[in-house]
Amino acid sequence: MNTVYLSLGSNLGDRASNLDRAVAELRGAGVEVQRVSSLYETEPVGRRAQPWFLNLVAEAETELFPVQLLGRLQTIEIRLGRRRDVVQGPRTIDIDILFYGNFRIRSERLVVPHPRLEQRRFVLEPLAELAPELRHPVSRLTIRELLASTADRSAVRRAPPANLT
Ligand code: PH2
Ligand code: MG
Ligand code: MG
Repeated sequence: MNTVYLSLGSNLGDRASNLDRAVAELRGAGVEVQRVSSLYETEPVGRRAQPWFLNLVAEAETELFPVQLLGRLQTIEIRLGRRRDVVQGPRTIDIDILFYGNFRIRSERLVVPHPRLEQRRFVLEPLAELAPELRHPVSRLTIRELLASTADRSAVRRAPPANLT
């Protein structure tokens, strides 16, 4: 089994229910979700002119190989109505692989650890809630340290509980 960390985000439609459905679908797709962070209400990073996101991070166990896992995540995104039109634009659901064990993967389709996670408070805050002492396999810094040193100043607020199971 490999421990993986996934970042989930939604800023279209019923955001909390999109995240809830995505977590449920992961569980039916060979991704055994162990823990889910709180929900975070987050300011859009990158393309600013779009609705705020709800983000969370999930810790899971899986036997799937990285590219298989990526395929399952993309299938779930499509099932939940994701349309790939605007790059970094609004989406019903986005599921990104942050870490796959301590592996480093750099293929055309997939780069792990996620190359922008250090620059994203909307990833680091929920990840620090679950695994503050987890070490980035390349920089060897902990998530707590990455959060303390990130240059990202975008707003990230813990949202009220939403019955995520
Ligand atoms: N995802 C992006 C770009 N910007 N901003 C926030 N707050 N949350 C996201 O999930 C997000 C984003 C590209 O995937
Ligand atoms: Mg993304
Ligand atoms: Mg993505």
